[in-house]
Amino acid sequence: MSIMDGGQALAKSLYREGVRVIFGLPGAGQYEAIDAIYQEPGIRYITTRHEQVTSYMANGYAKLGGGVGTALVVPGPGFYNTTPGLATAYDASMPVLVITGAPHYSHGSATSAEEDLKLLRPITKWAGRAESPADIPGVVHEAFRHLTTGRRRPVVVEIASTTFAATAEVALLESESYAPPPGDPDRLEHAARLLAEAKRPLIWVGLGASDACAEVQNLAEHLQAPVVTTRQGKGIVSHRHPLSLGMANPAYKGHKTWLDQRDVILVVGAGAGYVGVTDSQKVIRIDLDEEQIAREDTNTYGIVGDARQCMGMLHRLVAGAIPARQDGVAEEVQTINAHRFGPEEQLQPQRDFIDAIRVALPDDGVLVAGMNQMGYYSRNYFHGYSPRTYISSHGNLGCVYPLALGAKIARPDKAVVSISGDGGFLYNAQEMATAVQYGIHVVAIVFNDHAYGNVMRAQEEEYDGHVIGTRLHNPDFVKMAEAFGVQSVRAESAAQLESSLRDALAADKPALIEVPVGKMERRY
Ligand SMILES: Cc1ncc(C[n+]2csc(CCOP(=O)(O)OP(=O)(O)O)c2C)c(N)n1
Ligand SMILES: [Mg+2]
Repeated sequence: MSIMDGGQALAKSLYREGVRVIFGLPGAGQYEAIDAIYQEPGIRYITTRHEQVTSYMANGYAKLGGGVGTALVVPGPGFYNTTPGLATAYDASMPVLVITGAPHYSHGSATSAEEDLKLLRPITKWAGRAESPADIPGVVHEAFRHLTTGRRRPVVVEIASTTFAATAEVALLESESYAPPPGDPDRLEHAARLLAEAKRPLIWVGLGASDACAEVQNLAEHLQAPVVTTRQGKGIVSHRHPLSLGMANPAYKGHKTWLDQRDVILVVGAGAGYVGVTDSQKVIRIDLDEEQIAREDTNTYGIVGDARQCMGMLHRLVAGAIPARQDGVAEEVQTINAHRFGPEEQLQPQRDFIDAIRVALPDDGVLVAGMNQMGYYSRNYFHGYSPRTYISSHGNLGCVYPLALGAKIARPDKAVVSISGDGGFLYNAQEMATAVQYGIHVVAIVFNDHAYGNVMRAQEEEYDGHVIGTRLHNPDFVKMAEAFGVQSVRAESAAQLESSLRDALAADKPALIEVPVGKMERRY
């Protein structure tokens, strides 16, 4: 026990739980916390130019294996500004902790933690409030239990300004690690039998299988089971592997027909990314999220467990039951891929731009792709070669550049590139200042068509050319970037994009490449 204020109790508790970076935007009501972070040399504090960016950066940081992504913002408007990031982290199953004051929205009268929770429930896994400095270690500890077990999702902790300022005897807690469930042995045995008896097995992997790459590949090879991924699961099995079918796309006929013919589908850590194929197929689902498993229909055989342990066990059981299969499925995979990724299926100039990025980016480099025409194209056609190398928006414009900045802080050794449209980039272009201030060497590619191009295309094609609200007046992106101190060039072709991207990655500085484009078609 020692005497400290609430701010110190928070900073010391976060450090003990493993927090090494806090994304914040400081303000009244939490000066004691900010000062305690100043006095905690093990924690790096990164200030942003908008709270929205704190929660996005925390998300990108968590995605690249930085652990829990932590944000500290003032209550009210500051907290509300983090909600797009909370919603994105919720959807993307990312452990993001937002710490704010309390209450968020008292209109003259204080609200209870219960009432605050109602607002937060759709976008948080758990929310807690510390009522005194002595409560803080326990609330933070509980927050980390939620953040590091089961399905990873955001958590909010409220600490009022009076609690930060108050002084009390505080007992700090040690962090705990929680062993993930290994999977029920009987259920794994049953699943192994289903797989060993399957004639045309398929493996469908999502983000939750990111730490089980070798296990997934071993089982796939033994069974000669092709592997498809969700968007976030790209690269868990390299696209160069003969059994890789890339991202599952049932909207593409060449996939749909073939996926329909699989008799047993093993879905690993894919959450809602497994979209279902036909009712007659048997589905085995491995997931950490008990609710996900509980929601399943009778056709699905669910196992609550850690992907790595379950896949390792399944491989051992299957290998004990049947010899490695030797059928010709890899040739089928090759035929499907050759057609899907061949010139007939492709749109230009999108294909050439995506190829240019892919060849300039190292295999373990990270692409962060948003809600823009090139981002949509990349979902199907950007090949993943290693796990956690493709981060995509979950629907909202503006998240891409901050996600990339957070990712780069977690893994400064990796090349990190974002692709935005002109519309989306200007949501958070001010964060170029943060990139320069903290030396965050992300390369932002901005495809500029002077339009909310997706929306304009819909107006032209589906609403008799009634173009309204989608033409954009833009700044000169190159000059704007330079004004922030960001290196910038304009690339007029795919070849120029490739060489500019290589140069920017080699220079290892914050950079922006503007690519002027015209109207683009869309298929998926
Ligand atoms: C927060 C948010 N607001 C609005 C939208 C709707 N929306 C989706 S794509 C788009 C246009 C994006 O324009 P730009 O970033 O320039 O990309 P482009 O479509 O031109 O390639 C809009 C407005 C959204 N997805 N998210
Ligand atoms: Mg645009």
